[in-house]
Amino acid sequence: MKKILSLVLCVMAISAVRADDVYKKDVRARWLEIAEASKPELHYETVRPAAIVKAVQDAAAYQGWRYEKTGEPEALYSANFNAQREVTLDFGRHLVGYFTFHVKELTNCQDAPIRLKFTFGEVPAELNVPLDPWKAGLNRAWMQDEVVTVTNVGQPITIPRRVAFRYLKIELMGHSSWDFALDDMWFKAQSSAGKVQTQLQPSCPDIVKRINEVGVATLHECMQTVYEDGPKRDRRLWVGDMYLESLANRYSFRNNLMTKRCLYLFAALATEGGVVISNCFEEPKPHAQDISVCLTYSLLWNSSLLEYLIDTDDRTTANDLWPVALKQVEAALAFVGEDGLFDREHCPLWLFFDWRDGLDVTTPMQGATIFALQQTYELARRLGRESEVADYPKLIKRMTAAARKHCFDAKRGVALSGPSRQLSILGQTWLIKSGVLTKKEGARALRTALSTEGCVMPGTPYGTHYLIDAMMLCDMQEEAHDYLIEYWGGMVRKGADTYWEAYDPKDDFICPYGYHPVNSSCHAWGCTPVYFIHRFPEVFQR
Ligand code: RAM
Repeated sequence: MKKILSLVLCVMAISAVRADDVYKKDVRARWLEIAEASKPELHYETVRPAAIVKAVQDAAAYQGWRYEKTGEPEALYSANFNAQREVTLDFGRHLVGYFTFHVKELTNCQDAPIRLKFTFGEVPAELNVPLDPWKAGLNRAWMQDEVVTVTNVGQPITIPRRVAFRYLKIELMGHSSWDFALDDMWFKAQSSAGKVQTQLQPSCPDIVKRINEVGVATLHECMQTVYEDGPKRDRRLWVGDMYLESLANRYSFRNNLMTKRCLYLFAALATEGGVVISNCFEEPKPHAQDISVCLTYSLLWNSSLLEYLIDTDDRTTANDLWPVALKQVEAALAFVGEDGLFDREHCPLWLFFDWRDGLDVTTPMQGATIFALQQTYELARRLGRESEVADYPKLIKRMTAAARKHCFDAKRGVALSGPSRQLSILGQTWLIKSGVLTKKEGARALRTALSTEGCVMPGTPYGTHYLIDAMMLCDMQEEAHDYLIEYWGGMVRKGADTYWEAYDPKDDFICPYGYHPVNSSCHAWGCTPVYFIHRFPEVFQR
């Protein structure tokens, strides 16, 4: 019976994704116009290299490589690159934008073109491990190496690709029959973030200041004309990343128009059934990756709208987008049975919580659905629309009871997930965030999970955000403080000037895609210490 019900629900959900357009063409067009009108201005800065460096293989360094300064960049501008053949430059910090260089003749006249290879990297290993034959699951083209043929010297040449990097390796390919130097070069760095609007207490410890600074730098780089997930990869707007970026933005750049733009883009590009698609692109024209419906992200779009309303009191936008919020909940509820359980087994949609291999998402999804109901109800309350969601409180109750019965082992005091009864951190955090567990139960569950060998840990700062969040909800201030300092401070100690997409303190080579150089090392979802540090100064700034 349960199977048949699930099948029916599944067909309903898929048809919700594929039905006739629920938002109407002109509404979508208007939403796109609003998104366009809210596009932030980019600010530009010209940056020149800070040092010539050499790569040092060092088992103690992050991913086995670090750089050492060997000279001033000016030395390069008069050196014969035909003899030198290779150089690596450190630009001193992470940058996003466009690179320009000059070549000048030293002796003889140019009698043939020259070929140069430019490899841009965010972290040292990216420039020093072999790329070919390519062995990562994602496309080789994400790696930022570009070959340029110079036919005319003396003119500035700008590499057309926008790059994200701190280090640049330049190699002469083949032999040049004439001597030349790489002349002045510069980088046009861009971001829409603007100036930081907040301050830390002067007494704030140095490590916290630094953790905050790296978070701010990460967000700065990811704030382009949308909240990008990572300016190297995937270079696009993802819902889950936007949610965390907007929280950090509240306590740093305060650019709420950016959030408005992104919310509208997602709404305008939702499926015909009204479901927000997990990610979208701006160019050549706004479009979503239509095969990528991720229900957890669709639901977080509602939370992002709620947070936006809290930040801005922009009720016009919240009311305008309210029908979209309703649709996200509807799409999730299509998988919730009479028994109050989210039927993970029959849900064909992607449920993303973290990139940790083998994570069972049954229990996290039960919690995430309840949380979405609560958040959407809160949105309705703020808009005076409770009557439209009058059934939510009952649903929340039913799902909570079901979660306590099926996802919580009262004896051990922990949440377990799926047929294998998996113990994971994210199983605990989502039952805490949704209020299924009381503060006391949540604290016990987290402490037990954290001290149990084999408990599945998050593999990214994204999952770890929800752990700190859950600790704060359970009054575990001390532990939240220490964990944040240990985890994000760990990246800082390993040399991060922007936070990484994947980070496991025990495994520097963790990569969701099979080969670490393709990781994004300036990844927006790492920026949330900015949120925690400012939101709870008494905990994190002391
Ligand atoms: C990756 C992206 C992004 C994330 C998704 C789920 O491909 O880097 O940050 O939101 O996965």
